[in-house]
Amino acid sequence: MSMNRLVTLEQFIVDQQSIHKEATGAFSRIFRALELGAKMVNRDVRKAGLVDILGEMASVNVQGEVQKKLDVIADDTFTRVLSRCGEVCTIISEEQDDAYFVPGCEDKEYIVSMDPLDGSSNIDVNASIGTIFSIYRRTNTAVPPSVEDCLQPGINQLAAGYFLYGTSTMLIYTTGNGVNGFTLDDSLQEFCLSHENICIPENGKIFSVNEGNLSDFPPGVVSYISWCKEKDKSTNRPYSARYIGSLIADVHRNMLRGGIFLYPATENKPDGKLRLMYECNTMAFLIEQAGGMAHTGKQRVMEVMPTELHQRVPLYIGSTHMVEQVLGLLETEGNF
Ligand code: AHM
Ligand code: MG
Repeated sequence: MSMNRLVTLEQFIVDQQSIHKEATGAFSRIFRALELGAKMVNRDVRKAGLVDILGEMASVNVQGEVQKKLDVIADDTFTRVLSRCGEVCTIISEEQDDAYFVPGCEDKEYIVSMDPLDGSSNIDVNASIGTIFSIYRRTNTAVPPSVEDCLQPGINQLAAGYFLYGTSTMLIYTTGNGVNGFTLDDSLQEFCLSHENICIPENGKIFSVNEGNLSDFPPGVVSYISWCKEKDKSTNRPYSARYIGSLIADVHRNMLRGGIFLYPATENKPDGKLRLMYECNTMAFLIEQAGGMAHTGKQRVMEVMPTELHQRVPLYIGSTHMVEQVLGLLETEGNF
C-alpha cells in the first residue's frame, strides 16, 4: 500500500495558509470558487459529445433560449462562482469585451483575469482544453474598481493556474512559491495532490508551434525550427514536433517533459495571437516558477505593461536553454 499522504486541494490550501500567517482566508475563498467552477465545467465538458443524444440542449430550446456554446457556459459559470465568493471586485474574461465589476464587491481587493475555456476549437474533436486564471490585487481600494486597476504587469500576479480537462482533469497552480499539480478523483470529486513541486527540465527535445504559419514567421524562428529538425546525435536532434493547438495542453506537456512552445509574431500580426492578461502572463508565471522562461522575443512576458485588457503578445515559453536559443536567433537573424 502506498504510504503517500493523501492531500486534497482544500487541505493543501489550509496548510499553506497556516504557513503564511498574513493570509486572510480571502484567497482560500477565491480558490474554492475556482475549484467549484472547474468541477461544474468539467461535468459539462465530459458531456460535450452527449448533449445531442440526451437532448439536453433541446429542453433549453423549448424555453426559447439560444443554445449556448461550452465556452460561453464556462464563462457564465466562473463569473457566477467568482461573483458569489464575495472577494473579487473585478473579473476580466476572454469572453467579455469589458471588465465585469462585481455588484456589491466594489470595496474588495482582488481581480481575476481568466480564459474560461481555452483551446475551444478542440471541443468538438474531443482534445484537451482548459481554464486559465490569474489573480491580482487592486492597487487602490479607496476608489471604485476600474479598468486601470486591471492593467498591471504579470509580475504583480499573486497566483496563477489552469484547469486542464484532458484524459484526467488537473489543476496546476502557483502562488509564487513553486508549482503544484492536483488531479481530480472523479469518484470523490476532490482534487488530490499528484504533482508536487513541478520543475521543468532546463532543456528538452519537443518543439510546439503551428508550423502552418512558417512562411510568415520571423527569420530567427524559421532558423530555429530548421535547426530543431536537423540530425545531430550530440544534441539529441532531430527534436520531436508536438502541437495540440491548445495552449494549456501544449505547455503542460512541455513543463513536465521539457520543451518549447512558440507563438511568434508575423509580419501582419506583430503581436501574435495569444492574449497577455489571461494566457501569456498566467503561463509565464507558472513556467518561471517551475524554473523555465517566458519571453515575447523583445522582453520578459511578465514585464510587459498592458495598455488594454485583450492585448496580444508573441510568446516563446518553456525550457530555459531552448528559449534562450530562439532569443539568440531572433537577435542575430531577425525578428519583426
Ligand atoms: P482561443 O482562446 O480562441 O481558444 O485561442 C487560443 C488557442 C491556444 O490555446 C492555442 O495555443 C492557440 O489558440 C492555437 O492557435 P492556432 O490554431 O493558430 O495554432
Ligand atoms: Mg484562449
